[in-house]
Amino acid sequence: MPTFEGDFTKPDGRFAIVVARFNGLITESLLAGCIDGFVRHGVNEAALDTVRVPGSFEIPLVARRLAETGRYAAVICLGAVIRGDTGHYDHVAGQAAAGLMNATVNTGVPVIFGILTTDTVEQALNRAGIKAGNKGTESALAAIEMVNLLNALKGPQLPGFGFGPA
Ligand code: INI
Repeated sequence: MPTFEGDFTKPDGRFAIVVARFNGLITESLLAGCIDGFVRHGVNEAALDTVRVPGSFEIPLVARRLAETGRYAAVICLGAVIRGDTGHYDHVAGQAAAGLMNATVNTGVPVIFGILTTDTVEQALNRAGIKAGNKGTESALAAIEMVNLLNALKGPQLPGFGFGPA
């Protein structure tokens, strides 16, 4: 049974990282983790463009604009939406997720959802490099895997190219 998957070898091309300034203590840590993830997989820092936006709500528009330029192999989106005691949470978190899904399926460019959605600041910190990994690093790896997967799916071994099973 043919199986297609992306590996973690260094992909060609440039990457855009969109970072929300809101909850900046956390999002800057996600950014550091993301850059570290790329660099440790062979992607030069010079191939990474960072774009800052006010909050997670603004990420989808900018992610889509960047994806549409055709300049990037993938767009990585980093933010932290923390429930705390604001009713804003559901709107911001839900719309950011929906907007990124929209951007990725409409452009065909991998758009990675590296936006933490947590109940507390402590949970967000834990997922930004303290106790539970770093969502920014995971996002870099997801981007690399998706770019390599999409490249693998272009290959002549796919059904319909005359080599694989019908
Ligand atoms: N933006 C975030 O990135 N995280 C949050 O937790 C958050 N909360 O809770 O309000 C938040 N709000 C700002 C929002 O993303 C927009 O920047 C703002 O509404 C202006 O459009």
